[in-house]
Amino acid sequence: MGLTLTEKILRAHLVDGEPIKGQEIGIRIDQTLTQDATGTMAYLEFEAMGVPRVRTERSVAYIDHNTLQNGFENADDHRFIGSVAKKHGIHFSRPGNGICHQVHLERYGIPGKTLIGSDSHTPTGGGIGMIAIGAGGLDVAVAMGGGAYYITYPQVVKVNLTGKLSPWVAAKDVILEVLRRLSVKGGVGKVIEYCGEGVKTLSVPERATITNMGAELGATTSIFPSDEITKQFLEAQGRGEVWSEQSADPDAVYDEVVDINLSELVPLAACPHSPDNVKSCEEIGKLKIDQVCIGSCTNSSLLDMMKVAHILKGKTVHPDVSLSIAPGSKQVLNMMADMGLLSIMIAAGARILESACGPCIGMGQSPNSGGISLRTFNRNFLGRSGTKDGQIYLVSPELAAISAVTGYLTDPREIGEMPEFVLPEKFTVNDNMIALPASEDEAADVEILRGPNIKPYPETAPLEASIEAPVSLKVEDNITTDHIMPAGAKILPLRSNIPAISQHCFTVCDEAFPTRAKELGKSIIVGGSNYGQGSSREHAALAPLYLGIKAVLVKSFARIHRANLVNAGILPLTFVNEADYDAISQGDVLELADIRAKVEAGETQFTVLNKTTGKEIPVLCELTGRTKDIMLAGGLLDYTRENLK
Ligand code: MIC
Ligand code: SF4
Repeated sequence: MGLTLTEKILRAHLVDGEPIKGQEIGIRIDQTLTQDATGTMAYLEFEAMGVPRVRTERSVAYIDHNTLQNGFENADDHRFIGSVAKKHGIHFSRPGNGICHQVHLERYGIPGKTLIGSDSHTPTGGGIGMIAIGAGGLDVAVAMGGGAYYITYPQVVKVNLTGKLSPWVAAKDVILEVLRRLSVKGGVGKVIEYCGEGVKTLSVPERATITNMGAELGATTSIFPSDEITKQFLEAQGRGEVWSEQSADPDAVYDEVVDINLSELVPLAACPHSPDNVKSCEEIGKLKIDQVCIGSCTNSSLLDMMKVAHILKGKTVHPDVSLSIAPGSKQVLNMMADMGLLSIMIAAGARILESACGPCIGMGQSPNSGGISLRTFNRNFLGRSGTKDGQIYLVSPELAAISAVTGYLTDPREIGEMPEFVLPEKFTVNDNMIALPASEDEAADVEILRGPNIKPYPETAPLEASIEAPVSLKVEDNITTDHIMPAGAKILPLRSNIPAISQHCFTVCDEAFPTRAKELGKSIIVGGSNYGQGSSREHAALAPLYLGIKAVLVKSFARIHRANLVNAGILPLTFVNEADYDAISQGDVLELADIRAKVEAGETQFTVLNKTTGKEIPVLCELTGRTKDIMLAGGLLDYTRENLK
């Protein structure tokens, strides 16, 4: 029986476990990436492990999230990360060099290799045939130290692409269509593999848009084959030598098949406040808009910018609209300047931002009150833009650009004839904003620059014999990490300061939560399904840890967040009967009797007693050998320290 591409790469990297669907496996990691908002913590954890030099083939630290230096904090963090990188053998992509995923695709990604990154959109690398997975910072730190990365051996979904996109219909519409069909939880436990004749019609940047936003499906990752088009892209980047062909066997067997005829797709938009709330332009109608933002790791490639410039040429941004554009990398920005695209955009009235995440993570450009904003980004969760009642629609760059001119949500097919957009044969390669690490001999002399904002990892403790604690918060379905640990320009600078950032934990849902939880000393959170969807930020586990959360009991978890809870030593529990969610109220006291002994004995199902109502509630706590030991030790850091001894 033939193998899928996913299985081939995973099997070639298998270091622990059996390749059986649903079972945990450990894989060897060839490359890692971090960004600054998760990186400070990841490097503090890496330092705590005491490994002098990274043991991967390539590790890169990017500065792209916290680039608004409104106070000393972010600049201090950049210097800290830069110095750690220099000392420990890590390439350092300096602020201004671009968004981690865009730059990694351009300069570092290699088909057939494994990559984990402390950012949920790491699957962008799947656009060139890598198994690229988003993970918590601690998992990335362990991988930098040479440790395996653990995932559930996934089911593989084949997305069979046929046909060819019609003019002005974009790669963004492909992933929006997949989201419309599968939903934000449709990819949990799965890898999405793109196959079929239609693959050949998509360039690497288009493929990367699709794998990038596969994160919104909750999927482990998404992947395209590596073919002649991949080869051309890598050659144009001056990296042709790293190319290899990567594809599934012709007789590969998939767990599910989704057929998409590219020719039938139309321009789409994800409406507020979820990436799977997808509608066509026709269904939405003539919506008046206030803002347009073009950029983010989903849509900031040179190809995207070529299309945007073509649409803006000779036009003026509508008087009621603010248009901002953030090119994905220094390479993109530089080439835009050389090709004259930048001056077209400036002339049209676009506000050009630096090559960074920017508005995507609420670092500036928050819309006006109740403002309607079209963005080429990947997430439109409530409040993420920085404006609580902002209405964010996720769209293609083509749709965004034409709408910025007309002032309302416009079907880009109204533009008329579309020229052929051809990527240049050679990209401008200039890696002068990547600082190389010190040699092994010089590394000892490199001083780590630690600013006052950098506080240590919160205290952990081995799993207690029994837990009795009140429910400090009860929340509904689809809680995102932006609810648990909001981002934005005001809060992000506290990413390396857990005591300070904890004061913002869950404040989107309940302003009083941090104070209440801290006063209770220890407590439990109850939630609905797909709890923790969205980002990889381990702060969504570390802040609850600091606030004394001992367990989280929900209908179901999102993959990365569940792993982050385990890594932080917080028990992840799920209801056996989802209806029992209604049998617990905020304030009820729950008891998990003899929990340590039960976990130690490998029991995965036990009862939680609601001491307030007297009801016994069956719950699952599926911890396998390794995750069980992590939980008993009080988290991955303690476990790794013990195992490194
Ligand atoms: C995001 O898009 O939500 C982020 C900001 O890139 C996060 C990482 C973080 O919170 O630092 C992600 O996607 O993992
Ligand atoms: Fe940055 Fe936005 Fe991409 Fe996250 S989704 S890495 S914030 S551009």
